[in-house]
Amino acid sequence: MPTSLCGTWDMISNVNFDAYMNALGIGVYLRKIALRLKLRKVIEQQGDQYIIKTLSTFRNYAISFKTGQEFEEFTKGLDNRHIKVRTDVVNVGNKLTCEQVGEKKNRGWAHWVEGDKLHLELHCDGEVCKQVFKKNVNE
Ligand code: ECB
Repeated sequence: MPTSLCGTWDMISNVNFDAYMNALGIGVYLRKIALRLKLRKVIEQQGDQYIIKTLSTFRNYAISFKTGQEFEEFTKGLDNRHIKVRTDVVNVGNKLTCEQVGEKKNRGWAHWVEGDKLHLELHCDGEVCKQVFKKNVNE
């Protein structure tokens, strides 16, 4: 079980997001909008069941899944693809990892906590985006 990812987390840094979105085939207009967003993650967990919400002033996105079980993800409002997804809890480094198998090669993400920060690494096709979020204790 990783250190709890639960809570409300506000983005404080976002490195290489543009290249990650470009790898997903997102056009320049949408990338410009997305780059300005301060994303918020709201993560809930009960046992193996997770809900991860990504919130912004522009669009929201949510997934729910059980770790260790394959599911279908439709990335509605993002790159709008249907992908097969599997998340796992990896004990090394206490990470929650996700492999997103579909048209795009080497696609997935990993979440982990260090101190009061939530880390997210998103990868697609050789591009790696690194996002860091600070715990919002008021929510
Ligand atoms: C939902 C807020 C972002 C809205 C951006 C809108 C358009 C840009 C289109 C595609 C960009 C690709 C990804 C957006 C980046 C972050 C959103 C969710 C990333 C993700 O997979 O989060 C995981 C891990 O926390 C859970 O879904």
